Amino acid sequence: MAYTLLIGNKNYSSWSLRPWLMLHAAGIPFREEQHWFDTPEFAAEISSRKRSPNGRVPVLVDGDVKVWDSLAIAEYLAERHPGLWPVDAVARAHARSACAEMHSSFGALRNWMPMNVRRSYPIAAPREDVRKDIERIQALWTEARAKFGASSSSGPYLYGTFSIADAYFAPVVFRFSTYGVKCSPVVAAYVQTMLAHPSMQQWIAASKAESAVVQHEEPEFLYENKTA
Ligand SMILES: N[C@@H](CCC(=O)N[C@@H](CS)C(=O)NCC(=O)O)C(=O)O
Repeated sequence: MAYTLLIGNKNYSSWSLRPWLMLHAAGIPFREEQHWFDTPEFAAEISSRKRSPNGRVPVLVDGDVKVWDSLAIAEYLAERHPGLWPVDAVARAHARSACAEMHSSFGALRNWMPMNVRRSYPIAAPREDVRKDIERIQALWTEARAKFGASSSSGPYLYGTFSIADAYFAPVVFRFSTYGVKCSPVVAAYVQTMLAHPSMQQWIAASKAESAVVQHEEPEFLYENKTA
């Protein structure tokens, strides 16, 4: 039986993008069920916990099994579909650490540069805390490429071939692109590689086709109304 993935608006939902990309890039069949943020339907189906144990998206439904939270979904899929994590144990430990760090950190980047796929909103001088998050992520990607990606002949992604780690950082790739973040040559090349991925292209096209606008997620609202 194919999986069902419950997701939010493609333009805004960074956590939805991650498992969607894991499934889509690997060619694993799944049905996508979209729930629109800030609607009575989302409140009734998702926030109420009727369809989602934690009242959020993404949720992976596999028959009677519900897996919530993107990291748990990644591990559930990896157990069933070999090759989603890097094959080499050392590379895999690094990739898992990177994903766990992404999952638990970078609050400033998430807060001040929310994913908004269809927008272009260059920020010339990011706040200090955002700059630190950006620096850390660039260092992490550079290390992954140098140690595990570039040294193998397997491909242009963080650990060579496309893995869960690339899906996990895909929302940051969009942020670096849409907010015009200054990148080192290695990071810029990785961003271009990711943006050209057919699954990323499909997500971009779908985001642009969405008409729903969530005002409080838009950069103008954020930068004109939010205080530190
Ligand atoms: N830690 C969770 C985060 C899930 C999350 O925050 N999802 C957001 C959308 S990107 C959501 O459902 N927001 C709606 C709400 O909180 O009401 C994961 O990794 O899946």
